[in-house]
Order: sequence, then structure tokens, then C-alpha cells
Amino acid sequence: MGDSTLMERPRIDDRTSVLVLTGAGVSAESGIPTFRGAGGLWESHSFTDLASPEGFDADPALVWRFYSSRREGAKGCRPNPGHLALVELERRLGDRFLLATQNVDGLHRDAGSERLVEIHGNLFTSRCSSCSRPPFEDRASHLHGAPPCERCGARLRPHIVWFGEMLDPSHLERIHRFLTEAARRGPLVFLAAGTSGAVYPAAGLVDEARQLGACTWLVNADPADNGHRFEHFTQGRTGEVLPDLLGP
Ligand code: BJW
Ligand code: ZN
Repeated sequence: MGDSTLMERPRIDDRTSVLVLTGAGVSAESGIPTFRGAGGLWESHSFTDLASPEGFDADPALVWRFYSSRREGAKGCRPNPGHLALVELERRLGDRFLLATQNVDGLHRDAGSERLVEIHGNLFTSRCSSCSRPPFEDRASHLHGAPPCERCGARLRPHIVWFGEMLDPSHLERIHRFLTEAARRGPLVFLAAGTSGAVYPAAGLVDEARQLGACTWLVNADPADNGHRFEHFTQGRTGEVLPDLLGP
């Protein structure tokens, strides 16, 4: 990388809209572990025990220990050049840009991204498992079981979308609306970065974008499960590739 003259780049002019989908790979160079592959969280942890409503019902203390250690691990991490390249692109495009992230670490917001949808939740937010108290910021570690809700006494849980749970319909609606309006307005680029393409509905966004005529790009360290559904694939680290791919 480094010599952008050798790299195929998406055409982004002053009419183009861009939807970006990011995954754990984008935060890997900031020191946040990914989920799949060597060294990934699911290699040493069972996702049915730790990231499902059934796992939380069976052992809430175990789930809170897992998310507490993830909170502690993420606290010292800072955005990397991949995050910053997306902030720069948003500054150029304004409302013709939207970033949907599967990451819960908050690094896109720390970097300065504003048109952002955290579709799988946020690591530093908790909510009640029972009442309608709104989700709230919570940076604490809970090592001795699930803390009780101040309003109703039920268990608090991480504000994370676990397997088998619905994503917030307003988030999906915002992405869908962006895509349809952008496709009507002019050229559309869909870029997925640092994601294995294994988890739905995120892994299906490429199909929706293609149906609307988007040019589709994937940047990932390894081939993704849904990689054959993209027109362009650049293999590499997002912290190195994205600044060259998206730069002016
Ligand atoms: C680098 C790099 C570097 C490394 N540079 N690259 C359709 C078909 C089949 C199943 C389903 C379906 N629709 C729904 C389902 C069920 C399920 C699902 O998708 N299962 C699949 C496993 C098959 N989906 C759900 O349950 C979702 N809910 C839902 O759809 O509700 C309705 C429904 C329910 C049930 C049935 C049907 C419908 C919810 C999914 C929630 C996912 N939650 C998690 C965990 C919680 C978050 C947390 O604790 O942090 O979210 S799972 C985990 O995977 C996490 C991630 O956001 C998500 C995606 O992972 P990601 O980001 O792609 O990371 P990795 O690790 O997989 O990949 C990283 C990549 O980066 C690798 O490829 C590396 O090579 C690369 N890389 N370093 C560039 N420096
Ligand atoms: Zn409550």
C-alpha cells in the first residue's frame, strides 16, 4: 500500500453518495480483538453462552464479566487511520454519507464520525432487561453479578444486539431510506470494511445496495463469507488501505 496510483479506487465525485459498513477488522489496528479467525473472541469464548439472551438468562454474572473485561480492554484504545479516513470522507460528502457500524467500541464516534448508526449497540451503554427506562451510559465493570435497575429492580444488561435478537428497526429503516434516496439522487457506492460477512442482516446490505445500482467495494484482510457478492475487493488492513482508497 502507500502508492495510490497503483490502487483501483471508487469514483466519488460531487454527486456520489456513499454507504459504509464497518466491522471488527476496522478496530483491530486500535487493539480491539475481532470475533472470528485466529485470536478472535469466538475462538476462546462460546458466543451462545456470552452473546445470546439464553446465555444471559442462564448466567448473567458470566456475561457481565465478559462485557466488563471488554469495557476495560477498550478504554485505552484510540481510533486509527482507517477510522480517520471515514471522518474525512464524511466531511467531504456531508449528507451524501452514512456509516453503519457493527462495532460496539465507540471508536468511530471518538474519531469524529457523526452520520453514524451503531447497529449492534454500544459497549459503554446499559439498559434494563425489563422496564422501559431508556438505555444510559455505563462505563463501569460489573464483576459480581448483574446490577439492578434503579427504577424497577430487574437486571441491567449490556445494550448490545445478541444473536437471535432483532436489530433496532429505526436503524435499519435509516439505512434503507439513505440507500433509496441516494440511488434516486445520483451514483451510489457501498463500501464494506473489516467484516467477515458472516452475520445477518448486515451481511445482506451488499445485496440491497446492488439491487439499487450501487457500485460495491470490500476492503478486508481476508476473503469474506459474502465476498463473491462484491464487484471490487481490496485485500489489506483497513488502517492502510482506506486512507489511500478514499483520499482526495
Ligand atoms: C481486518 C483487519 C484489519 C482483521 N483490516 N480487515 C440470515 C441467514 C442466516 C442466519 C441469520 C440470517 N438472519 C439472521 C440470522 C441469525 C443471526 C446470524 O446472522 N447468524 C449467522 C452467524 C449465520 N443474526 C442475528 O441473530 C441478528 N438478529 C436478527 O437478525 O434478528 C432477527 C432474526 C433472528 C433469528 C433468526 C432470524 C432472524 C443479530 C446479530 C447480532 C450480532 N451480534 C454480535 C455480538 C454482539 C456484539 C459484541 O458483543 O460485541 O456482533 S456477533 C459479532 O459478529 C458482533 C459483530 O458485530 C458481528 C460481525 O462480526 P464482524 O464485525 O464481521 O467481525 P469478524 O470478527 O467476524 O470479522 C472481522 C474481519 O476483519 C475478518 O474477516 C478479518 O479478516 C478482518 N480483519 N483485521 C482489515 N486490520
Ligand atoms: Zn427497569
